Amino acid sequence: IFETVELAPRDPILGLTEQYNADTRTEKVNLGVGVYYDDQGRIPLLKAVQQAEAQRAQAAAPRGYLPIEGLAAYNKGAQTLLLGKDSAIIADGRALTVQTIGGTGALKIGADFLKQLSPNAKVVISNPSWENHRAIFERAGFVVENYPYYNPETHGLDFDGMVGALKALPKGTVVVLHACCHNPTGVDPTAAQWQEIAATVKNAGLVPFLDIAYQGFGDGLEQDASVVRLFADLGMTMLVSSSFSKSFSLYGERVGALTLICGSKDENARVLSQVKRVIRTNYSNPPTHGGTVVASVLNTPELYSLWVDELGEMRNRIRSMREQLVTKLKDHGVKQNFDFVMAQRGMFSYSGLTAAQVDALRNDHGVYAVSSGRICVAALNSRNIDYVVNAIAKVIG
Ligand code: PLP
Ligand code: TYF
Repeated sequence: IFETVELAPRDPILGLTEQYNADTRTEKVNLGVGVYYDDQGRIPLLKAVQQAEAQRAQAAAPRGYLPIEGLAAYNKGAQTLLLGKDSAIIADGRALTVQTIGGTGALKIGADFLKQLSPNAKVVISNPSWENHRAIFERAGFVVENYPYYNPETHGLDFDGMVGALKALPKGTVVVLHACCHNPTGVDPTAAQWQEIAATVKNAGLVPFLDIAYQGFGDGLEQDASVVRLFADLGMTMLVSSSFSKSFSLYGERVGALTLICGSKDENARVLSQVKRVIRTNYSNPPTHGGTVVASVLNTPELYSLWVDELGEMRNRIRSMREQLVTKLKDHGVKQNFDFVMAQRGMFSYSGLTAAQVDALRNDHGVYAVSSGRICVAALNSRNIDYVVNAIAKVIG
């Protein structure tokens, strides 16, 4: 049965980490994968998480199956983070949230459910987008196309191109949007541009699927949710995938959520029954540990405020690294203007480095970036930044 199986290509980003790990040079820096590292270059274990884990260990509770839709306290917490504690949509019973295996799991469950509802719809994603967006929706059976997003000339948004393309899409097309901190470019629309994008999506009768994997890394938890609330408040029915991998620094615990905003309470109950069926036929029910930990942080006021502070520290450290990168490149005499890096949001920067420069960074200096020029600013720190700046200056020439 396996004789004719062909070798699949590696995931371009996770493959880069494999290469990095195999690199024997002592001075090497991985700016490839989207992971937040602290100033010591380590993946932090947040204090809020440690305390919640200590409480869990102390309780020594049994580990039975969770419900298909996951922990109620987790789902409530995730939903409140998205829509706000005074949300009329929550009060009206129009929102439903299920715990998923990371943000990826939320996208997959959402994609499978949409395929069941709308087998002939097309899915559009930004050009460029997170690699896995295309892969997940294609695997679910959809044809996936791009809408214009990034303008390499301005290092900014191709707003007219984007809105023009959305207007021309057939009714019912699923449009995947990054609610904040766009991966891979770091370029987000302004608040005014989002108003117009949301109105366009609504008027064209498109189905919004908002992906929010970096809530709290842009301007703050509330600010970063504003796009989700804007769409929801326009009365659109939609899907939202959340990931807590970065915001709780719990990557391997696979903490995510899928939220669906329905037209009514009655619709909500029917939709939930079908989403549960999709989950059951994928993995039956989600794992307990990460969900329990996140639920107790979200629902315990002291842990919540500790987490908000720790998230703020991560956000500020990334911003400081952006500033230092720009300043140090200037101080180093690099003529090319990198000021746009300061306007970008989240963990990533489309640096404008060419594929050849990225190759030279890796081959000559052990500095790993994605061939698109994407760098993870959250992997820079006070110890490696001078080395990276020097390497970039050398490859730019
Ligand atoms: N969506 C985007 C845009 C991402 O960058 C990521 C990153 O990992 C995900 C979804 C998936 O998140 P998770 O790692 O929780 O599956
Ligand atoms: O874009 C990134 O680097 C993160 C991590 O298949 C990631 O989102 C990358 C690729 C992948 C899963 C996660």
